[in-house]
Amino acid sequence: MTSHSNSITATTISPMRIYDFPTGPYPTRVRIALAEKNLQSRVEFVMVDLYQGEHKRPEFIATRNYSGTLPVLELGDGTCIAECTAITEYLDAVDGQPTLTGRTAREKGIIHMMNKRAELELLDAISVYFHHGTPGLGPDVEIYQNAEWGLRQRDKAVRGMHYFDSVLKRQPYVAGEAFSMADIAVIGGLIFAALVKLPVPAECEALRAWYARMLQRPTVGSQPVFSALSRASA
Ligand code: GTS
Repeated sequence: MTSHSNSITATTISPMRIYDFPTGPYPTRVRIALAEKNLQSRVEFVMVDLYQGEHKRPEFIATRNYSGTLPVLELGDGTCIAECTAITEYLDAVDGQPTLTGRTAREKGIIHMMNKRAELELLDAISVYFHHGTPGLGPDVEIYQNAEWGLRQRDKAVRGMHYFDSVLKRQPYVAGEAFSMADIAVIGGLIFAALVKLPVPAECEALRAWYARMLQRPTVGSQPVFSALSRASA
C-alpha cells in the first residue's frame, strides 16, 4: 500500500514569499535550492535593501526575523522561517525532488555537519570579515565594527578554503557523492569571497575545480549575483 500522508505534491505547496537581496550570498543559497527544485515561479521575491538597513528596522525584526538577516521565507499563513538551512529543510520536506538535505539518516547527518562546517569555517567567517574588516554595509548600518576580529575571521576563512580543498580532493561533492545543501553553503562562501575580493589560494586546486564545475550547473550559474560580479570585474 502506498501512503500519501508524507508526499505533499508541488500543487499543495503553500504560497511562499521570500524576503530577499538578490545578489547576497545567503539569499543566493535559497535561490539555488529553489532552482534545484524548480520552484522559483511559485515564490514571490520581496527585495529588502540591506544597504538602507531595511532588515534592521523594528517592524522587520518584530514580524519577519528577530535576527535581522535575509533571507526569510514567509508562508501563506504568515509563518516566517529564517536561516538558509531551515528554509532548505522546509523546501525539502514539501518537495523532496531532488533532495538537498539527505535521504537516509547517514546522509542527513553528514550533510548537516558539512553544511554547518561550511558556515562556521567559511561563509560566516567571510561575513564577519565583511561587516568588521571592511566598510561593510556602510556607517549607517554598521553601528559596531571590530577590525581585528574581522581580520581574524578572514584568516579563518582562508584556512576553511584549505579544509574544503582537502575534502574535495577525495570526493566529488562537499558531503560525499551527491550535490547537497552543503555544496550550496560552500558556493555561498565562495560568492562572498569574490564579493570581498578574497581569492581562493592557487594551491586549492580541488576547490577551484569543484567551484568551476558548480558554476556550470544552470541552477547556480544563472543566479543574479554572478552577472553582478562579472559587471564589477569588467
Ligand atoms: N545564519 C543566517 C542564514 O543562514 O540565513 C545568516 C544570514 C545573513 O547573514 N544574511 C545576510 C544579511 O542579512 C544577507 S547577505 O549578506 O548574504 O546579502 N546580512 C545583513 C547583516 O546586517 O548581517
